[in-house]
Amino acid sequence: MKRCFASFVAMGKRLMKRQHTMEEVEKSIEDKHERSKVLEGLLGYILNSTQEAAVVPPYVALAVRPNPGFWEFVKVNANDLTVDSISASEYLKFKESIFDENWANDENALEIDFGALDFSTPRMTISSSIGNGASFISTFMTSRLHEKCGSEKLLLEYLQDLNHHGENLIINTNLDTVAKLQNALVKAELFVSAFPKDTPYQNFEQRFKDWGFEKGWGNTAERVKETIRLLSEVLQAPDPAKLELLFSRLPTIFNIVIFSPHGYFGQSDVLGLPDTGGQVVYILDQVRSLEEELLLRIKQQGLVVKPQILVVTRLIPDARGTKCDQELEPIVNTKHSHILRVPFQTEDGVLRQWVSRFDIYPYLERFAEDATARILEHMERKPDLIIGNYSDGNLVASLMASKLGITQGTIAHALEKTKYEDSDAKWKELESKYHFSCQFTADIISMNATDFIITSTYQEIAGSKDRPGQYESHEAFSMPGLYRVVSGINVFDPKFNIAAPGADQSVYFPYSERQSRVTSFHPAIEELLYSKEDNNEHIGYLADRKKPIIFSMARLDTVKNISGLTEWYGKNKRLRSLVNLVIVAGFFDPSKSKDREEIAEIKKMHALIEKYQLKGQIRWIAAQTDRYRNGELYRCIADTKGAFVQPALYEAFGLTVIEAMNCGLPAFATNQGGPAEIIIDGISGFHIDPNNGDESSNKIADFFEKCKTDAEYWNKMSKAGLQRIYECYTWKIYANKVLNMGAIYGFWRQLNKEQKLAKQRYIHMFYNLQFRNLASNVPIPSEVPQQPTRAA
Ligand code: UDP
Ligand code: LCN
Repeated sequence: MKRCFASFVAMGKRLMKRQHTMEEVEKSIEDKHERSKVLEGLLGYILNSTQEAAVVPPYVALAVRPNPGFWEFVKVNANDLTVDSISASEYLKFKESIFDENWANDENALEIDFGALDFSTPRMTISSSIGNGASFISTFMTSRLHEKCGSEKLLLEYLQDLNHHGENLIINTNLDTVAKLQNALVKAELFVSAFPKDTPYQNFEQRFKDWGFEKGWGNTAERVKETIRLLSEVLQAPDPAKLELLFSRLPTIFNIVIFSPHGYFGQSDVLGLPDTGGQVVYILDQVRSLEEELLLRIKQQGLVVKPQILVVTRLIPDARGTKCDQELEPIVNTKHSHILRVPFQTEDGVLRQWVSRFDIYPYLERFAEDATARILEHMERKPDLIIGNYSDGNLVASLMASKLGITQGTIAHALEKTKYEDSDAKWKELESKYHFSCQFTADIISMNATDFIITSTYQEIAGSKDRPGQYESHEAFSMPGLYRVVSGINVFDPKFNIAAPGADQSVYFPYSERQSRVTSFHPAIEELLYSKEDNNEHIGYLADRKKPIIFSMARLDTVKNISGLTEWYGKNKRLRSLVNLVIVAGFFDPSKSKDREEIAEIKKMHALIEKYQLKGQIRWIAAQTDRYRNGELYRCIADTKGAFVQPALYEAFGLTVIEAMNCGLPAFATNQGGPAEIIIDGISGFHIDPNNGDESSNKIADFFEKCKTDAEYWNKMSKAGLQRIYECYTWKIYANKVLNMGAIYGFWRQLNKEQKLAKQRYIHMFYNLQFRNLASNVPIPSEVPQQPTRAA
């Protein structure tokens, strides 16, 4: 162990990652047997769980993560191997001193500590509970209602406040004590029990009114009775499951605002444009599912009310052929939902052009003000719930929610911090290109301001055994010269909830549903896949069309690793003999792209096709924007008994994986990120390791070989994929969960008012003293030429 630590410190100050420390250990103790013996000791245990080491000779400070969400910091003296426990702040100082000695030694360097304000927030304690916040909060609220004298009064007040456009719902102010309410509930339950189950509420509405009840209990006598019973039981002896059920029934949410300012946000011809990918697909599907669920709930509540959902984005006058210059656009396949576009204002007037999500920060405060005014005008009242998306949308949502006192939810889709190595410690060198100072400040503000956080997977919050989660990486970090976060967000905070998205099942349905297949697309798809000539839409051809197809579709970013898949295929003769490869991604002509990363990928693809002589076995199709046709394309690939492959180096969630599975196409997807959770390896699909191409391509080849000998194997995997989707990844499940969160956290806000207020004051100061200055340093496009990026 002394040899290991001597080698750590031999090169002077440096930051080492987990992989480096383990490599050094291997080099220092070559003998396997000896190494495993050394690693059995305490220091070995620590090293095995170490994520990062800050080497400042003679010390090596270690950030140790024995389990998801659990961190310990120690400092080891390399000379005598003494080990001391240190605080997060001390660890960060070690780390900072590698990058900026003066800052690390500054006793008055700014430390951000949100943990110090969480004096009364309950915390979960076990890793496996992370992401089940709503259930935990229901349990906690239940015990609060039980123990704390006067808490039922808060529930009463909450019920009294329920209204739609000023019209009381559930109860009115005549029921002004808990005892009166309980009495009235007993009378009402008895009364309503005498009616046939399906008697409409109107038949006994007047009698209910006389007792102090208003509409919203249910549409039929049976439903009304159930809701009354639930409330009676909760008041008598609270139980978390009943409390959750009660909140799912109460008429609490009718109007929702969803912010997604950046990118081109539209319904057609926008996918593939800079910053416009899965986030847009997700939000449009989310709106449809939320509206459907709201309409169902409103009907069951016995109300005649029109719900409204507004997606608020920026209006881009230079819309490049999209509808992003239209102020109001109804959302297709909804009854009452719209996209509302509000322009970015600068001192010189409206900003005409698109700006990258990295440069968006100077416009957000004004956008929040203008958008709030337009939303209130359009809705004619305050919304009941505000949901933000991505760093910019979450900040705007936080500003509006805190101004109007509304329940807020946030969605990150992908947090940028973990995507770029050491983006916090090296923020200064990356600042001019990415403005991470603004982004991470905005993220920390909205994570703390929001009432609840919606994530797609567990790993997004707390990662896996070996890899910290995206949110987890915001727990303690430092941007030397700016501030040190000693407690940013705690992944055990019950605000975290997992609600995975689905795929639109009217578009992505199984290949086997023959009667619903969109055969009108077949001639075009036949041309797209099999015609022999290259054109603007495709290059390469498939000489043997009897072979199954392995298919992938993604933006042509480095991280999506489409070129990686092409190389795996090129190298693996066995795989090439079994299947053809079809890729949908980007363009073929590098001069058409302005994005450096994409240009490099295009060139790499051409080089690989040449190097491995892939013509005749590969079809490379340009980015596709028609999702209906894409749905049929997945199914046509399934007709060939093929598979979908998602080879990304890292994928936050991965909508294409669930689209493919919805179409009955067996999926092979990266084990780095969301897909590792979507698929159970070997059961509902397969995991592949993007960092081990040979192993991955052989795994795919094995599957197709097995399919040759076992005719049922492909069907079995196809069905198992579908079953996984129906159990866990549908928009119906999602919408239910999110509306329940809106209701539960709405009440929790009230129970937790003082705590919330204290935190809001701290956030307000942080916003004013930090964020505003940082945002004002980001140049506006008229001053600096734009560098478009492609990502979402
Ligand atoms: N997509 C598309 N055409 C393309 C590439 C992708 O329509 O050429 C769609 C794809 O069907 C999916 C979304 O864009 O709905 C991509 O979402 P995903 O979560 O896979 O990745 P993201 O682009 O958000 O990183
Ligand atoms: C952003 C990503 O990078 C994808 O992994 C997600 O599927 C998409 O957003 C939708 O949440």
